Amino acid sequence: MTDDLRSLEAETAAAIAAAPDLRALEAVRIGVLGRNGSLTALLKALGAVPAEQRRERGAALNAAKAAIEAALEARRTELEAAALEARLAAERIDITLPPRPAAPGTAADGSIHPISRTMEELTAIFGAMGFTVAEGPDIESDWHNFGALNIPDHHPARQDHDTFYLPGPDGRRPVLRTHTSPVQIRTMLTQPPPIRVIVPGRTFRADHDATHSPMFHQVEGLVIGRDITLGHLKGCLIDFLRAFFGIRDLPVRFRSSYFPFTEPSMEVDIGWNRRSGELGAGGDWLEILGSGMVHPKVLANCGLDPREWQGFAFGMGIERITMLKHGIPDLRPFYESDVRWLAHTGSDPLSPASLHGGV
Ligand code: 2U9
Repeated sequence: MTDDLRSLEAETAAAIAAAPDLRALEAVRIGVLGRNGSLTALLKALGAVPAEQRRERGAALNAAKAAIEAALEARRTELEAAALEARLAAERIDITLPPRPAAPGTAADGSIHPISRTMEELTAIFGAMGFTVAEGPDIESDWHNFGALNIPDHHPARQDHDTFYLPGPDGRRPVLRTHTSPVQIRTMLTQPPPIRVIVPGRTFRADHDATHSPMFHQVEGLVIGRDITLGHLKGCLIDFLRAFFGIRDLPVRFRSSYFPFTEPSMEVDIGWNRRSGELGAGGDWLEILGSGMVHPKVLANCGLDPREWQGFAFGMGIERITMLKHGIPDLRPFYESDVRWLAHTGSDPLSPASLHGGV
């Protein structure tokens, strides 16, 4: 190999090694192997080389070309890998970082609907007392919604409930459940006692005005054991009401009442100020929920021997307790999906209901 070729190869190798990026490398390639490149010039000049040296010179030029091409390729691979590494590092996303909350009221912001929020709070409070959440279908049989609950045909409670009946096979009339009680019936039928469940969910009654919606939400609870008493009912509901409204000494009153599915039955009132609407003090009473010891006939309807098992149940309207807790005066915006109302009334999705946070 001649000196000119040797030094060309050495210079090119150094330039390739020093190329800081792919563009610089391409410039080196063009400078050597391009149309006007230095090695191309030597190859073009091969014709002028005396015939006896041409074969050897040609072989040396081709070897140099192959070596330079290999070095270019190796460096290209190296630079591409480095470029990819740099991009990966620059575009790194920390997926463990929680999303930043958007400014309240902006389109990017989302919020938890107050009904959902109350359901989360109910789940947190009763969950801490050992309750689990049960669910069931919106469309029920007449028996699950009424019969099993000791509400016979032609019982006035059926009219009270303003039921939506649906057409069904063989004269049967499925109903849109008027309360979540059929879920407790299903729970007793499928799950051996002891039982401790709450049932939040959608309910339906043919009733529509400023304070009633044909679709609304209830939460009911059921506790069944061998020795569950009225004392457990009272302690459980007092604890619940004080936790839910966040008032440690909230006055709670139990008042005798009647429901076909409980005996004895009680309505539960909390203390408030009728004039200001403030809860917790003021000498007035506000009815907040219904409750009672599960009627022996209801236990028997679900295959439980009332001489062996007893328990308590309760029910309340979710819209109603939500309106009272947050001072929401009107029922209708709950269902209107107005994003301005939702942004204002909804709660932060990143701060779920928890007992330690004080629901
Ligand atoms: C079973 C046995 C007993 C659930 C109960 C009430 C009292 C009650 C109303 C409150 C306002 C419904 O939303 S509301 O209209 N509910 O007063 N509910 S005891 O009793 C049951 C349920 C299921 C098997």
